[in-house]
Amino acid sequence: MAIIQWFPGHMAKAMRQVKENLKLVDIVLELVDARLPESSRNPQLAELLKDKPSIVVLTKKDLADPKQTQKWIEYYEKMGQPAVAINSVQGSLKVIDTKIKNVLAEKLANKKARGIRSQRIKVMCIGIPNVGKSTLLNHLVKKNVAQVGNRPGVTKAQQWLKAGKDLQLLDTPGILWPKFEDPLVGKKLALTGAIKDTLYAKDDVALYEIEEFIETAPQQLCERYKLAPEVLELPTVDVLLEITKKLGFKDDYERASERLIFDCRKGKLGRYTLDRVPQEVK
Ligand SMILES: Nc1nc2c(ncn2[C@@H]2O[C@H](COP(=O)(O)OP(=O)(O)O)[C@@H](O)[C@H]2O)c(=O)[nH]1
Ligand SMILES: [Mg+2]
Repeated sequence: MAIIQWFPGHMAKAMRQVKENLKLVDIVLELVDARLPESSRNPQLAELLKDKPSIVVLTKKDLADPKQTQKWIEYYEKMGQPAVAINSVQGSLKVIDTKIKNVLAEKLANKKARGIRSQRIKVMCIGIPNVGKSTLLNHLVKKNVAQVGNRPGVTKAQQWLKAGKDLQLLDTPGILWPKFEDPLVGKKLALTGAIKDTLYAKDDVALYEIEEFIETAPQQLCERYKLAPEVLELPTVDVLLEITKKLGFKDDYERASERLIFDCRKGKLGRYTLDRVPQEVK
C-alpha cells in the first residue's frame, strides 16, 4: 500500500470526494477497526453523515476482544447508531446484508407502497487506510468485479459492483485520514498497523504496548516472552529491557520493540481491544 501523507489540502480533497459520492448512495458503511473503534474513526465524518443512513462496521473482529466488541456494539446502538462486527477474511457477511435492510426497512417499505420498482441498494464504504475496505468490498462482491454500469448524469463515471441479490457497491471506497492530534491515539494506530511509517518512535509504541498488556492481559505478555510475573512490577522501561534479553537481542531494545509491535499486530499476544467504551452517560 502506498503510504499516504495527509496534508490539509489532501484532507480537504478527500472530504470533497466523499461528499460527492455520498449523494449517489442510499447508505454508508463506516469501517472502524474493532480493536480501536474510537481511535480509528475519522473525526469529521460524523457531521457529514448526519443526514445519511449509516452503519458502523467494526472490522477485524477476529483480532479484538469479543467482550469489548459486544460492549462497543451495544454502546453505538444505544446512541442510535447501528453497528455490526465482521471478519472479512473468513466467515459470512450476511450480517451486513441483513443489517442494511434492517436500517433501510422503512424507506424500502415506503418505496414498495408507492409502487416504485425495487432497485439494488446503493452502498459505499468509508474508512481510514488499512481498516479493511478493499477486503470487505472483495468479499461482498465475491471477487466478481462485474460492473453494474455507469450512472448517467455523473461527470466522473462511477462504477458499481453487484453484491449479492440486492446490493450494489461503489467501486472506490472513501479513504479518510485518522486522528493524529492525540499522541496516545497515534500509538494505538501505530500498534495495530493503521499507520505504517509510524509517526512515533518504535520504543514509545512498544512501551505503550507493554503498559496496556500489563493492565489488561499480563499473563499473555508473560507467556509470550517467558517473563516471571514479578518482572511486570518493574518500571516499564525495565520490562522492555528484560524482554529484549529474553528475545536474545542483548541490549538492542529497538529490535525488541519492533518484534513486540509485530507480534501484537499479528495477534501473537492474543485478542485485544485498545479503546474502552466511554462510561455510561445518563
Ligand atoms: N484478521 C483480519 N484481517 C483483515 C480483516 N479485514 C482486512 N484485514 C487485513 O487488513 C489489511 C488491510 O486491509 P485492506 O482491505 O487492504 O484495507 P484498506 O486500506 O481499508 O482497503 C490486509 O492485510 C487485510 O488482509 C479482517 O476482518 N480480519
Ligand atoms: Mg484498499
